[in-house]
Amino acid sequence: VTSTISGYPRIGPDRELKRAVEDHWAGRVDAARLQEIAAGLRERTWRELSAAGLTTVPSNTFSLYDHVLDTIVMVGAIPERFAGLAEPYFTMARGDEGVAPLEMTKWFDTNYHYLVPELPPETRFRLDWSKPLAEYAQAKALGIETRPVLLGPLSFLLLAKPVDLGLLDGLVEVYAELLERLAAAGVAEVQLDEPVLAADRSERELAALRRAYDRLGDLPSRPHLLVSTYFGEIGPALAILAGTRVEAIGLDFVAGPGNLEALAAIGGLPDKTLVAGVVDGRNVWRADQTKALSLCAALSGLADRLVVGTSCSLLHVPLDLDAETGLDPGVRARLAFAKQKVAEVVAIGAALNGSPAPAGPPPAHPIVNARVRARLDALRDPATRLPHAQRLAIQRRSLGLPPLATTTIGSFPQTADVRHARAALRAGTVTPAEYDDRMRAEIARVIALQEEIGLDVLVHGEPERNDMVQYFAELLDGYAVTEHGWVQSYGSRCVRPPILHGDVSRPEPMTVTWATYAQSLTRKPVKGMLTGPVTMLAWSFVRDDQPLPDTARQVALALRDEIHDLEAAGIQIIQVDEPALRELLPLRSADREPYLAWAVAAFRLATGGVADRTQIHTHMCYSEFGEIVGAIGDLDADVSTVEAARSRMELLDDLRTSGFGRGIGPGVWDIHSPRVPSTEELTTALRRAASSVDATLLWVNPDCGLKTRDYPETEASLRNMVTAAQRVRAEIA
Ligand code: THG
Ligand code: ZN
Repeated sequence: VTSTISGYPRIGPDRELKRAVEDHWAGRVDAARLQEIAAGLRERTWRELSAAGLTTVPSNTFSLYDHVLDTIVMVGAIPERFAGLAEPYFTMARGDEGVAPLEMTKWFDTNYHYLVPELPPETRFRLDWSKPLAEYAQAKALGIETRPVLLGPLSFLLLAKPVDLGLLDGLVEVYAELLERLAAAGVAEVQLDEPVLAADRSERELAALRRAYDRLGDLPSRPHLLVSTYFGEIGPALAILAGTRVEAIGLDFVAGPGNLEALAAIGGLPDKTLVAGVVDGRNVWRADQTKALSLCAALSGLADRLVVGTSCSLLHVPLDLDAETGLDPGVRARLAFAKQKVAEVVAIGAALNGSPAPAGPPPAHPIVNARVRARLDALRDPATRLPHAQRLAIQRRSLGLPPLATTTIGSFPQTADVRHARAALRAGTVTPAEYDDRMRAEIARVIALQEEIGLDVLVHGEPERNDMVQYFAELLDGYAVTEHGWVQSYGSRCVRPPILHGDVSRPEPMTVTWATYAQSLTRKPVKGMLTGPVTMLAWSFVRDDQPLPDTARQVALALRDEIHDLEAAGIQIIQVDEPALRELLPLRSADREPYLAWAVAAFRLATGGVADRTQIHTHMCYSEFGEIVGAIGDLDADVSTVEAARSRMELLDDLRTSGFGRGIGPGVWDIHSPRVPSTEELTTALRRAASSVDATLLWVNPDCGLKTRDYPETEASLRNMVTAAQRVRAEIA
């Protein structure tokens, strides 16, 4: 029995890659120096993995930005508009004056984002082997034999837009040529990742899978092939791969426990190697090595040879637990980050080979909060409000808002001053009282600005929050936050997901003083701003010792208490954001309905206890609205603001056909760009929206929060937005 992993974090222990890439964009680091830093990070990783005792170490898992983007380059699918540019690679990722970047979207149900290949029907692929070969050669020169990892041809095609299976044969020929080149360079084994097999696949797609791997398997001179799947159960693709000549198949036994049965059902892989993903690559909990060992023992009877591995690439977890010195020791003892997970894989492999017994199960002492559990058990009917049409009439009277009411999504630009104040508080160079004063001054400024611009519903601007999930996690019991636990989200951008390790409860109000202070400064309604239960889970590492819906209910109960306190303090509108609602949607359609049921129930548990005159808003971004419009209605929020500036027509069609009937704020300008939309352009957008949606239901707002923008463009855009709303209001009246 041997051991391996399917991928490793790229960013470096201190986010060296982020700094190098961003310095390169700013012109402070030239291309050669950037390559040097990248090579240093790769060397460090290979040495570490090889010293840890893995039998085989992967290569080509590093990327300067994204591995799908690397694959676009590798197969020669760089769209026309980037040809001839000085740096097509980063321009595809980020765009440039007059050159739109590639679309970016979520990598399956993770928090990683990839760039979407653009494959028009006339695409002709052409191999550029430089990256996988150079990385293999770099490791080899260090004396480390590696297994190059590639995104497989079927996944590459199915992640592209548009999806065109007619391009498969041409693409497979490029892979064939690459495999021959790698073999000639001395590569013994290549890993081809096919994560798309964890989602539902049509007969045509499965036929394409068979064709691709029959062709690659039959190549006369090639390395051994490992086809690796992850993020769930492989389903009917298993029998197909088993029938090809590929030497090894990788299966995820963490997200796809049913893979064990599926393997038994086809009589195992008597002539193949099984790479068994038994150590969770997606979450931060220590493995129960005894359990993993017995699973491996069962699996070893189902394949010719067994390799112990991780369930997926370790890209999705932080690098090294040793860097965390501030964690509660009880929590820490239950954790493993990427480096520790490698040691677990090695230990399980060694135990299977008869050497020392594996470590026992991790300690199981999650914080139990009996009061929270009893309250949840006793809650029978969490949603007690009138039907939404009746509520709307009540709210219209009590809030007295005009049709096409204007508002923002919540955050205002985070000035350097605000960020310095937060850093100073952490460093202890300002007192909490001084920090409070600075935040109040900022809130007063933002309220005055909104009054002056003429917005109808104001926000306090969230100067006190860094990342919203991190902010609430710091204030809730049952959550821990890390100091260095960075995980790549997209390109150079990283997040530090908090760790939800025990029963969640709210020791004291979290947002009430900020919201009431803001409300005390204006007669216009100020929205209270919270993050919903699903997003609090989606953007955290969540305990795996109880079902996700149970954990969601605990978070929802804490939010319900916060909402109650905001309402009691006189806040009339409360927004509960669920940007990640779409994100956790299961890959297999059969699992979607139960997911949406618990996700919606958690939101309603959080929000369903308020009076009918209190208006509940929600906000969603990164979503294909049409896919979940039914669920958005089921949330029973009074108003939903959604990202729409880039696909307005689709959204309005979805609204019309679904008979949505609730307040809706389709974002009228894309805040991801510093461009100021003109009054004319905004007026046109609003006229169009007003022709599809009843004016009393229509809200006017930007696409998303303004945290990442600067003040000049924010002010100008908001002024234009208010003017446009006034115009369209007058036209309607
Ligand atoms: N918060 C969390 N997860 C998220 C998002 C979020 N996942 C999805 C989406 N939003 C990802 N988007 C971003 C956007 C910006 C950044 C990261 C993810 C970002 N990060 C800073 C950086 O890398 O420089 C660091 C932020 C920090 O200091 O905390 O800009 O909004 N949880
Ligand atoms: Zn948003």
